[in-house]
Amino acid sequence: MFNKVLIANRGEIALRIIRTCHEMGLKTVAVYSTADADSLHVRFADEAVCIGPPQSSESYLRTDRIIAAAEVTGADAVHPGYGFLSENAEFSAICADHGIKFIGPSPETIRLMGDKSLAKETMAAAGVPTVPGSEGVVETVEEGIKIARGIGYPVMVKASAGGGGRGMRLVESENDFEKQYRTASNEADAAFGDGSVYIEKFVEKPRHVEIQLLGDGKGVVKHFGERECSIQRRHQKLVEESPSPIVDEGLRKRMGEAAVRGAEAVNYEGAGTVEFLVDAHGDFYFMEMNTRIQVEHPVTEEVADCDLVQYQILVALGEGITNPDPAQIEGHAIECRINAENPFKNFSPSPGKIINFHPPGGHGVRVDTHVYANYVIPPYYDSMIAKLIVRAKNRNLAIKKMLRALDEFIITGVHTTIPFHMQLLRNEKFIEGDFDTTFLQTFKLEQD
Ligand code: MV4
Repeated sequence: MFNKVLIANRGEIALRIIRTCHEMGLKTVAVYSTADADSLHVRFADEAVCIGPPQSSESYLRTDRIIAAAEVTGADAVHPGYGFLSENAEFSAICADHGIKFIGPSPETIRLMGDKSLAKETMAAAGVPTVPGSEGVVETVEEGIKIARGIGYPVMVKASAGGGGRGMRLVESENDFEKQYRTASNEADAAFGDGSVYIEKFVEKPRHVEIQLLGDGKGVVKHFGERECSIQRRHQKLVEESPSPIVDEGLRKRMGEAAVRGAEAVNYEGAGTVEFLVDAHGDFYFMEMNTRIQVEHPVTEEVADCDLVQYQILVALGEGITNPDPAQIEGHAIECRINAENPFKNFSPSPGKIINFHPPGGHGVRVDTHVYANYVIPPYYDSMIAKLIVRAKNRNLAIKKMLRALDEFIITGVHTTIPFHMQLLRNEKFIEGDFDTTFLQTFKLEQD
């Protein structure tokens, strides 16, 4: 059905996808901006096409140039990776129009899940627990106030077109409602060209736990357990792990089955993630569904012993899922995102030339990266330069292995988040698994 895959992305994920394609005997085409001419994804792909200047808006986001690159190289499939065009329904549709298989869900599913209010309604209808709130979009302040009174303060006003923390406002009391409602709606209108908002009860100090799914588009959906993603700042995850220290067999089964029900209801095709908020009582609520492969997919791969990109490609090729049971999960995996940022200066970006680069190794250690000694990190893209993933028999051993691997990791020339990770992994609360999404707000980094 396809033989040559164009990877519409850059950095570690482009390389990650190329590796699996080559193992499967598929040819690969890289696309790159002029800032990425020396990147490993360009070297490791069978062919590479320059698609424009450094700014993403003129390169990695240019559907016309990416389609042209596929046409001139004869690529008959596109893998979008994460970020960029990965959740762009238009792009998925344009690929289909050009006879190019988009490795991911249909444009309709991407559009549905991109509309956070509609996605929530769809999930609720499928029997997935959702946070109490408005039924769909709230059109007026008056209507909003009525709903907020019914559910009780504090409430959240969320942009339908938002997601990942964008276009969200907390409302503490009725006095603030009108102001926050209008701010959320105006911001959403400015950012997304769509001011619609919906309302839900504010869940205090939630954990972020997500279920990895794979659907074959023929009605079969399989889950791969959960990832704990509460260690984040400003909606950027820094550490992810699987399994979650707060999820037991019972909760895993209930969350997994709920996520599968939701995905089955939309006949889901491809890899996807259902994000849940988990409150202090262990009750869980649907938050969003991501219709792409995620940055943190390797922790699932390590505990489920599988290649999720290979599964994405297999379902895109029309192979059904023959074994829809939940995957067997064994051991514990942790991922630390190594960003070119200075954690002692409020995580300010630190692009530039890497001088020394020595990645850690040994049993149970995986490094997904596109960088090397003398590589110059361009300032135009996100600051993640490597993912360090470890796997061990249990969480305590995984933490110890991660500390050992972080200690071995040598990167000079730029600041990195390695010192932050070392301190986090020695923190008593983190070691106990006693944290939520607010943890980093009060985490004190010591100058080293
Ligand atoms: C919430 C919430 C509390 N209550 N919704 C942030 C990202 C977006 N996907 C939804 N988010 C939240 N929604 C209700 N009803 C708290 C957050 C939230 C959050 C969620 C997951 C991970 C980190 C977070 C950080 C701040 C707020």
